[in-house]
Amino acid sequence: MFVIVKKIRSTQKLVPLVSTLTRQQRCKFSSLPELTKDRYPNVKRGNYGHIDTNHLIFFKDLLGETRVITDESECLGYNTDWIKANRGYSRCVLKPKCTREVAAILKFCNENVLAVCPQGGNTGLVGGSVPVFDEIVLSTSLMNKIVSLDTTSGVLTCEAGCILENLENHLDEHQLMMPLDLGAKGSCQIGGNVSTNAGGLRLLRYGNLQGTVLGLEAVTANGEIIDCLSSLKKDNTGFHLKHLFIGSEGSLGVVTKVSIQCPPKPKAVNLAFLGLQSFDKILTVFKRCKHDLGEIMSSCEAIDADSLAVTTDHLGLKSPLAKFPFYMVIETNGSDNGHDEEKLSRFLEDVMGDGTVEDGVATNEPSKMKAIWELRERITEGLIHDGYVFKYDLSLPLENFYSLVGIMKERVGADAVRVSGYGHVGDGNVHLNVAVKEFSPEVLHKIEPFIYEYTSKLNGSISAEHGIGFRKTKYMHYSKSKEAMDLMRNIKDMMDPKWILNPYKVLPQ
Ligand code: FAD
Ligand code: 2HG
Ligand code: ZN
Repeated sequence: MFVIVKKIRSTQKLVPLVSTLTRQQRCKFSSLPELTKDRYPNVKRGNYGHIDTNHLIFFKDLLGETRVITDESECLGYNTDWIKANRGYSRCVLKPKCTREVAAILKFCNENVLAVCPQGGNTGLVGGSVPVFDEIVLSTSLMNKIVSLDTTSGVLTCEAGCILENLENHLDEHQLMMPLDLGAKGSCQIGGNVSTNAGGLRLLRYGNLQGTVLGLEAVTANGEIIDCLSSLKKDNTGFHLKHLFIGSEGSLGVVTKVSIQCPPKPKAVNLAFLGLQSFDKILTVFKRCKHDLGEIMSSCEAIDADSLAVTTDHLGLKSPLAKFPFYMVIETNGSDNGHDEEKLSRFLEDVMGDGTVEDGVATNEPSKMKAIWELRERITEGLIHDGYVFKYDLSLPLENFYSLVGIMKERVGADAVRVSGYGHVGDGNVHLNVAVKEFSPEVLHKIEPFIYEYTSKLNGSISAEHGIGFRKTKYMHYSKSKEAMDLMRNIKDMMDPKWILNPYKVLPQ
């Protein structure tokens, strides 16, 4: 047991994460959102075919009756996104078990001009994973086999539908770990992670998926299988085609297999949870962390009081600290616990000694670390209890990381139940959330496009990690030049000439 500052209060009983609930349970979690087509009447259905009996006969011949879902209530979970912000009305969910079946589905859909929405764990936060209208849902959830693990190189090869937490558990047996971790790990799938280029809690240490994904296999709109499943660390033969699929949110192909570089599991993990009086102090601590913890720092997260409150007030979690305007979670991963404890201990004594940090706890006891991480990871879930949440996921210069929260509080005023900011301060990625009782176009217009203009003026990114999905397509130009967007459109035209893959998403219509 490692306690530097003060003892953590007794370990609370852990409530199961919503992200580990089943699709049906999640649907019951709160009431259904209105249909996307009604909420966004300006978006018109494309000239795609409508599913008919002949199409269903083809799919049932290919997959069998049970892997073609047409029942309305069964389709509901696949039509509704995790944060209850978007809902389509597809009556066809297909569940292939292998790449060959994905290829046959896409070839058929392309020939018949049927729109397809690829779906992994459906934890995406920008409306990309659910149909806008009646697109066929292609779910990868049955493509969940681990193909191989080379315990010497640390290269894992698996199918796209493997759930992140299952992969983590498998690697754990071999003293390895996944290079990414996020609050949705109990439901999200590696194919979805790769397709969104998900960031997560330890990106500052282990890098992003553009670096750690060594290769992948994907199926393009016409059913062609692109085998780039390299497990080599170095391979400079021609264009790096994997990057067309990493982060393109299912608009250029369906990722079917992934090979990924997994780091060794750290022998020593330590975690500190700190209370601070101002955001400036968070920046001071972060800067000092980089210098003083250096190579062992694995995560640096910031949380404001309103964000933490959703986990304590709505989810019943217990914070080990009294109330502060801001909190930080700092984690270290290393190979020598004595060394890491001493380093962290010295660091905490310094920042507390000079008053930068007011109070804090530190631990390396697994159950206590888990309890602290829950306070951070379950904010997304807690926020849903406020009502409807307008979500923003921005990269901003560090000095402007938190400034939008105050500005937005003023703009939205009493219309908001809560305006809060938290996120990956170590990566310059703030999650700004504006919670209201229910969706309101008036509040939306108070926030957008202002928030994107503000971000653009600071040369920030309107999507740091969640992607463009459905809800941000109109705003991509705030972060990308016309020429860059034209090139994206040309690539889309070339790879998916009929635009059957995830239409209404990523690129403006
Ligand atoms: P889905 O939600 O099913 O799909 C996401 C997008 O990828 C959609 O556009 C979909 O069409 C496409 N897609 C899915 N699978 C495939 C495939 N095999 N081939 C092609 N396209 C595909 N994101 C972060 O970056 N960092 C975080 O820290 C983070 N934390 C989260 C915490 C919570 C509680 C929740 C609910 C979400 C969080 N997310 C985070 C957002 C989300 O992007 C990730 O959860 C995850 O990467 C999505 O994976 P998924 O399998 O659920 O994909
Ligand atoms: C996180 O970092 C996720 O917890 C979700 O990216 C952020 O809910 C959000 O705003
Ligand atoms: Zn995040």
